[in-house]
Amino acid sequence: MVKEKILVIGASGQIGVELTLALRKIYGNAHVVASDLREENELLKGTGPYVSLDVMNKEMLHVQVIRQNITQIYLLAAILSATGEKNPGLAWHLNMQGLLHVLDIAREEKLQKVYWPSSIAVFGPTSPKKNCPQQTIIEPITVYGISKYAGEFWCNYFNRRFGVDVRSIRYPGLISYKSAPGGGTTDYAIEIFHEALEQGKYTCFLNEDTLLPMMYMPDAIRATVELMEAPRERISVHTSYNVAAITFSPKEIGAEIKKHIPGFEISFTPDYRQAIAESWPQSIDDSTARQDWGWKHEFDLSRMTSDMLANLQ
Ligand code: NAD
Ligand code: AKB
Repeated sequence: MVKEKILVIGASGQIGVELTLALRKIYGNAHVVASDLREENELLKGTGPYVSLDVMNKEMLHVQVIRQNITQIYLLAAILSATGEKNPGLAWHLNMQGLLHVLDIAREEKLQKVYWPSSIAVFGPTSPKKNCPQQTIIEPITVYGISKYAGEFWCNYFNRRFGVDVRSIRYPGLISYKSAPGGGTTDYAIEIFHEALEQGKYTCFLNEDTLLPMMYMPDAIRATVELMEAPRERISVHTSYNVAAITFSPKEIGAEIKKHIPGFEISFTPDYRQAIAESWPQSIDDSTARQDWGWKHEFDLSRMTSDMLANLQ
């Protein structure tokens, strides 16, 4: 049996830190190499190998894959929706070229598996707002969404054409307390906890009634691991799987936080991110993921809120 050796690219980011720690628990610390353009996250220090790596440098990436005997890559380096709108060219370049480098190397080195996340940002204003299906009209309006949708088809192409076992999830907005979010439209749902505890009040950059699909990080990590561990014949979607957990608005999460911090006040000053949020569905139909590899979320709004506050306190 091949002993897996995993390379996580973008390991110091919001998902990367927690995913690296989770993979190290499963495969052993020495078998999960964390890498990022920025310095090693504090929570990763001392838990396993770390290399400084720019996914845009294909040669260096290739050298690391060979030198470290890598069998799987988890590619998390990307520019997210809100930051992407500030520099569309850079977002397109990183999100596309980074993926193509990884897929090419996976093909050349016959890697066992690749993981690359997509996002609910692939959906646009013409997609159904409620229970948005796996396959539907998809016309994204952000550069981030366009890059994710194109990326999904590159994954499908490398799977069909070259047999690369690349798997993907369209994550909703992810909420976590261990590492900071990286510039998304759903980041308000993390900021709100920090501000509630530190200031007792929060000014939200989205309107009070903006409903968005969200998920607590422990569910997202479990979804990722479960998808990657599923037998290959169970995978019917080679673009990216819809997964869902919770839907709430800023007003609703504010009310939930108020149950724990009675004096908490929330106000609303929507900015350019409102239009992005309004272009996305409010809820997602993830029945294909549930059928194919048994996906099921655990955290609802109330359980997530209690857990976030307990951990941040
Ligand atoms: P993040 O911004 O927190 O982390 C990305 C990491 O990639 C950062 O640590 C950054 O330093 C690193 N990076 C950037 N450019 C790099 C380069 N050239 N080479 C190597 N590393 C580089 O992002 P995240 O929230 O952890 O997201 C990870 C992935 O999940 C992304 O593809 C994102 O689109 C996707 N996703 C995230 C969410 C979410 O809510 N966090 C939702 C949907 C999809
Ligand atoms: C963002 O808001 O950009 C991300 C995402 C949903 O992809 N959290």
